[in-house]
Amino acid sequence: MSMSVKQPHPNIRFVMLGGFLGAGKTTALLRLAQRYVDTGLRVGIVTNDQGEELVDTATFRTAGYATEEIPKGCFCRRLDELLAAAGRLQDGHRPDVLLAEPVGSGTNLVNTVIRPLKEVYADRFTVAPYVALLDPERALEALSGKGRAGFSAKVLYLYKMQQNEADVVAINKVDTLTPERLAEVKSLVEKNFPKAKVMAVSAKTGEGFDEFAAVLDSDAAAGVSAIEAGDLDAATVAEANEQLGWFNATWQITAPGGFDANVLCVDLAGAIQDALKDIAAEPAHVKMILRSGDDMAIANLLSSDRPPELSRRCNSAMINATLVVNCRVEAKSAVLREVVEESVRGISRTCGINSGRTVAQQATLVDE
Ligand SMILES: Nc1nc2c(ncn2[C@@H]2O[C@H](COP(=O)(O)OP(=O)(O)O)[C@@H](O)[C@H]2O)c(=O)[nH]1
Ligand SMILES: [Mg+2]
Repeated sequence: MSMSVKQPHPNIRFVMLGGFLGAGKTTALLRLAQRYVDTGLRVGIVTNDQGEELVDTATFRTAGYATEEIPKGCFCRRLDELLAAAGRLQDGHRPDVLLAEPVGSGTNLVNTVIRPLKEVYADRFTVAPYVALLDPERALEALSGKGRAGFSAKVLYLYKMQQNEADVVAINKVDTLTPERLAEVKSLVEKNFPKAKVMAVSAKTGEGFDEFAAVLDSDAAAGVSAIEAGDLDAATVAEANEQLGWFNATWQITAPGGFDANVLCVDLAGAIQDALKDIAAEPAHVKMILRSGDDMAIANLLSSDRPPELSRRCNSAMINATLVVNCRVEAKSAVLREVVEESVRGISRTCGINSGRTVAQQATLVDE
């Protein structure tokens, strides 16, 4: 290959955190990025999702990180774009570490990203062990066989293949678990994914994170557990991806008297959750950001039976704001669109948040 070609850039550390929608990749990458910055390293980030107008990109950029976005589908089919994005970051920002977040439905990433970077582009990258993060409640449902059957068998297949190829499976959100519950998740994970090193962390509180970061920075081999040729049922993965419909949209919200974006975000997530329940459609990840200047509120909905969470709280009332919604739900995209648009309309009518004012007619669809 191009091994003898002059190196345009110094070698860069490539750290990719995978895992299902809502596992905590963005949260963990923000914490990891901060750690690198604290030790004097420069960080670049590449995000990846369905559609465009990505909430994660906005999250990383507003946190101050040089971020490139690879929209419209998985890294696993876009290695050239990933390489180009890395090159742009290197030209503009000279990062020492490149952090990558693949779309949460991504699988077969070891064969399509980790191994090529390691084997073909070793002059440009040294590749960290590949981690799949995992949400413990989701894992219990998906792996115990006795949980609520939220997703189809095909989506559950995709879910299992995601952890199956990881060097490290990190059980995230340990801050939410009792020791007994953690032991239960751990034994399920070890049983289902015997090749992986299993760790427990909280991207939110930092618990277990020193050890986690040490593994990422170690020279442990990356991509050891790649899915063997013939072991991946590509048709099922493709169907699972189709079953997980998506809808992204942006609105400009205004209310002359001001409104509480924290309340609006959570109410909107709740309205979408209720509407999805009515049609028995299981959310994988519905995320929304309401931003006005540097101030923003972010809400996340991860399941039909867990309340939406305000993962970032804004500081003051907003008068003008941009609302970006990214949804991935086991439902047809057209249905999802209807649900979200109707929920935004509904919330605009009912959210007389500050001094009884409503954001009603001011909510207009700008782009999607
Ligand atoms: N309690 C708790 N919540 C977390 C943790 N990590 C992420 N979350 C929440 O899980 C949701 C999804 O996180 P996000 O990082 O967007 O997941 P991603 O889809 O994998 O990027 C958000 O509401 C986060 O606040 C954690 O360690 N503990
Ligand atoms: Mg994310």
